Amino acid sequence: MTTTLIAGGIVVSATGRVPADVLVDGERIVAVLAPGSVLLGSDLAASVDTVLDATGKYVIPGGIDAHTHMELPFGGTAASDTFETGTRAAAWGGTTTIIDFAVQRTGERIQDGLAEWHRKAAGTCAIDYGFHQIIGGVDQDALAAMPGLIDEGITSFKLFMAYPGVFYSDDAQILKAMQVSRDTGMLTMMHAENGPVIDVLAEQLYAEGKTDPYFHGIARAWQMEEEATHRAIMLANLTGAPLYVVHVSAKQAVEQLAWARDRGQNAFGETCPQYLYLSLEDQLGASSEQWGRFEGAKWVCSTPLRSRAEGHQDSMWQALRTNDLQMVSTDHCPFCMKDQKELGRGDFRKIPNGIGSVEHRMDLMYQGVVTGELTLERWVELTSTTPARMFGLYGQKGVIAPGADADIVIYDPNGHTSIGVHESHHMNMDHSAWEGFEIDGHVDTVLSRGRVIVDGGVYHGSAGHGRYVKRALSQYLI
Ligand code: DUC
Ligand code: ZN
Ligand code: ZN
Ligand code: ZN
Repeated sequence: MTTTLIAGGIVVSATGRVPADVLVDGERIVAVLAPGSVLLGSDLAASVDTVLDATGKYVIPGGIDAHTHMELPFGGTAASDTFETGTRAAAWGGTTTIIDFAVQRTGERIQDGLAEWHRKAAGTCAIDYGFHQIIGGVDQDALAAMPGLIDEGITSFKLFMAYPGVFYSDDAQILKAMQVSRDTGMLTMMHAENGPVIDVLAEQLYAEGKTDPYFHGIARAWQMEEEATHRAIMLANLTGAPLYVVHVSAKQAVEQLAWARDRGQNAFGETCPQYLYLSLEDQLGASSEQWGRFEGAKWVCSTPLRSRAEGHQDSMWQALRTNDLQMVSTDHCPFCMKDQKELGRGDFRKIPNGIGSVEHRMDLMYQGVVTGELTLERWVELTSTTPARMFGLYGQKGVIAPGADADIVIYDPNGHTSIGVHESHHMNMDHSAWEGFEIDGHVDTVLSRGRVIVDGGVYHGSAGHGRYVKRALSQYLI
């Protein structure tokens, strides 16, 4: 087994920063030591195979992206990153674990949907991965099968209040699934948008000739995110289910979560980099030589980008500081413009929904530290520590401590990253949603279970190194 010493860096955790050396033996962290102590102690020093110099750099637990959709079937196509390409891109960006969503389609057995996701991921991932379960058809069979997922290491499931006819659950179905959540401790994850109303609005806009990508965001009005978030909160309150609302983008939805939490309810929420940095106005102004106004399709995702004039982005940053939102995930769901987003040219309703960001989350959130939106510690908490605790990985992941997996990132605050150039990213996409973004920091070295998989701009990872991780119940259950 290889022994690696990460020497001279500042170890940053959710609770503080301290100069320390980190000793890794095989796949695990074995010690966090006073700077220089290993090199002075001769026995230990003799056993170290590799020293990684982290002088002037941050040493942080590897990123955990708890919301990705590799190969998700959507709108007659499928997300363009496979588990192989998507996890490699994640590794480049300092993310060492993803939690992807296995899909049960309506009419399909949960076990069959899950088995398909295991087949897609097995032997192809560069980093460790876990699954949540999308329940696309809440019926008696599904309700009976859900508790069995816990033994499979799947302790959270996602329901959709949006997308009637595809993943959608009505209130009666949500109620029954939440009763399972209450009884088992599984976390209910909710896509909180009122899909039936949104679909009518979208149809009316289309009928009026409003077909550009921008109208996707008009149809998906914030009122229908606020309403669905409130409904989810009340159903969770009624049943006693723990609730986690995914991809929150409307400031009014955050207010609902804050209100529920102030009343003592176990309700949580995540936002995504796109809701912090991008806006509906950006989408309205988007245009290119190749695509004209259809350029805005690159930012079609759900929930949609929100108006900057209405203050949603500022509200998301604020909520991350005040803990009204607890985490940042990507909702990584990439589609190429050519042959994929293009399916919705002339009809925004047919644009596959999703943005690719799995490679950029750690950098984009670090930029929030640079601009004074977040502390260094909060950056680590939002991107690694809380995801680990929320989704039952903490101890093994999300922390630099003896016994934890050696998933470690050496981050250079004096480095620089130009993330916008799509030729230089590693996601399987023909464009970037982040064209032109510049980051005042850089992912230098990435270790996954003790193995250096990225170092100084060179990739040393391999497909199949990443293992399936079984998750325990959320540590946020009261
Ligand atoms: N939102 C997206 O943007 N893509 C996939 C599914 C979703 O809910
Ligand atoms: Zn969703
Ligand atoms: Zn999603
Ligand atoms: Zn560097």
